[in-house]
Amino acid sequence: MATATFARRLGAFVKSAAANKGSGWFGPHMAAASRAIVERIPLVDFILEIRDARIPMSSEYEHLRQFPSSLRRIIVLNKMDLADRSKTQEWMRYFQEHNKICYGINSHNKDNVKEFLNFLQARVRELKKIDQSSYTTTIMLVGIPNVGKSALANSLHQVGRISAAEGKAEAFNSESTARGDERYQQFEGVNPFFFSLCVLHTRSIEKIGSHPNIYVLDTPGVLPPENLDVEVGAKLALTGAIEDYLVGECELARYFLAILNLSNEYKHWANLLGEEDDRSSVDYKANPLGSSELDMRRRKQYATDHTQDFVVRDVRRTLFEAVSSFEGNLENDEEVVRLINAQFLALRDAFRLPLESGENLCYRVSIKLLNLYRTGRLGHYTLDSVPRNAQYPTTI
Ligand SMILES: Nc1nc2c(ncn2[C@@H]2O[C@H](COP(=O)(O)OP(=O)(O)O)[C@@H](O)[C@H]2O)c(=O)[nH]1
Ligand SMILES: [Mg+2]
Repeated sequence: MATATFARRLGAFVKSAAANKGSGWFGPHMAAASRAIVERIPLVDFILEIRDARIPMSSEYEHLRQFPSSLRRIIVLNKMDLADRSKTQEWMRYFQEHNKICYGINSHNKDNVKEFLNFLQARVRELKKIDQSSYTTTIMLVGIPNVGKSALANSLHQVGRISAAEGKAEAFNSESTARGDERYQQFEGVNPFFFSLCVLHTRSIEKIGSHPNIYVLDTPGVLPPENLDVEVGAKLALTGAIEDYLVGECELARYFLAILNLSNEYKHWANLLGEEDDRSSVDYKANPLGSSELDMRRRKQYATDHTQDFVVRDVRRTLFEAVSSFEGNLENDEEVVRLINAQFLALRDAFRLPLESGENLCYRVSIKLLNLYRTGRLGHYTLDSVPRNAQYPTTI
């Protein structure tokens, strides 16, 4: 299938970036953070393993495999707003059937985060019934890069702050580990040994609850480059766990278009075809200034509707038109390449880019397309499928 071919191609770029010592993504900082996190895992009360809901399996935090599964470990499927809702439900059932505690969340949604905090507090109370001695609870967020650990830690801190007075001074960021530091006094009940370890290599520790006291510790993302499967590598790159420049924006955008062309998402945009196409009345391609003039006219026309996003609408319509009128075979790699090349050219107009071709055009279209995909404006895609009738890997 064409998507797999694009995935393997992109995955090969990921592999070569991984093998590139020195300029790959796994530098000395990540190696040090990785060791520091592993040392702390046995010391905290709860581990939140943050994964990307678009790739619930591929975004696994590999280092947790060496620790036995436990009720103190929670898989958080973050960025749920970007994933296919029904697939997220399937994944949640899958993890639950395999005795994993799993929670889906959008870290940017306050209500979601509040509910999650309630859920965490309930689990902390359960823990306290068993372990009366632990007056203070520590929770560490771990995960590969870019899954939203910091976004979630900040949101939890914001919704969990108990009073303005307490809220102000809770964030504690590295520099000082001195026990005498007055800021340390606020971390009442936190094991001093754990605390001093925390501030050495990990990011920050923040209070998110009182009675009982709950502290969350954010950590840097870790993605070991060894043994990375090519298709997993491609999904990690598309969802942003690996920096774009390491693999190439054009390759990423091509992979995304291959996915979109075989999905059902673009079919939701069929209604856009019936809408008036302003481009037919004003030929802005012939006039480089025409596009901004056109935008002005459109804005006037829709002045009362602030939600109109013309570029997004044109991009959707362009993609819909290209796929739905394509007469080639979407299972055939060469024909899909032809379709994608045609889509790139058509997207140049939809993005109102100047007339140019080649590498530069590819790069500019790709940057814009990836941005729309990653902010959820081109549909909801879950790239990992739930294994059917397969044993759950015992290591996860
Ligand atoms: N749409 C969406 N974006 C998110 C969510 N959580 C985080 N992000 C975005 O994902 C990117 C990476 O988040 P960050 O917290 O820095 O990830 P970290 O590397 O795991 O700490 C940022 O652009 C966030 O705004 C979410 O739930 N939904
Ligand atoms: Mg972070």
